[in-house]
Amino acid sequence: MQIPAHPFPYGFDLAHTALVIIDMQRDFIEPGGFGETLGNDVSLLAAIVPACQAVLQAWRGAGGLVVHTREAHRPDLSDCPPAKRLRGNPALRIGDEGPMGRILVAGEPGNQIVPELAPVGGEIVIDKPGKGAFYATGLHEILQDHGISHLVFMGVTTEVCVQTSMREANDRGYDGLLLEDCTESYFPHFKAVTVEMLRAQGGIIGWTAPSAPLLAALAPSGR
Ligand code: TIU
Repeated sequence: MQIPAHPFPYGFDLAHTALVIIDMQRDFIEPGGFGETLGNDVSLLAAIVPACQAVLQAWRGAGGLVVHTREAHRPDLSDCPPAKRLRGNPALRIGDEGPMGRILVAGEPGNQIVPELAPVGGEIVIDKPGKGAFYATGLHEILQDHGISHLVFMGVTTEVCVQTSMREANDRGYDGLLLEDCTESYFPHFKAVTVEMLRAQGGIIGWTAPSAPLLAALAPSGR
């Protein structure tokens, strides 16, 4: 398959490509979670859920591999460095009890993926202690086991966990595509410049494209 993208068309073989959905969790998307504790307006992020859902459904329909990530710490916070915990909102830190349970802690209600994008049987779910999906996770090995060379990214936030994950993926040899309307930031100008910088310099980190051409390619008539 080949779809129009920036800085040039993105070619991929579905059998060797995974859809990677970064941190579409209640902690970032709903009021009362980690994102809001940092002083952000979370309503901006909720707006991309329908676009992500359309791609996820099409990807599932085409039989592609799906990976979901969650930014999640162990309940004892042994994987949360003080350098991370001590920044942010002093009144409500990672591990503190918030309106949706303990902030950014695995298993808590706020740490779950939003219901519209919830993983289904067989899909890979990666809990990650950092911003990048590869740091301190088994993701690279899992993708290698599945023969994956190409990654299509969606999720939040564009300049934090999505960008970090795309950079980690690029350094590990993957060809990454970011779906522009399926990612969002609490700061719209950060999203805009991130999209620009990822694909600058001939695709220094990867490609970006709207989801529409991908949806067309995944439709049974496009395959
Ligand atoms: N704060 C912010 O923009 N993002 C994060 O803390 N994590 C993710 O991007 N998932």
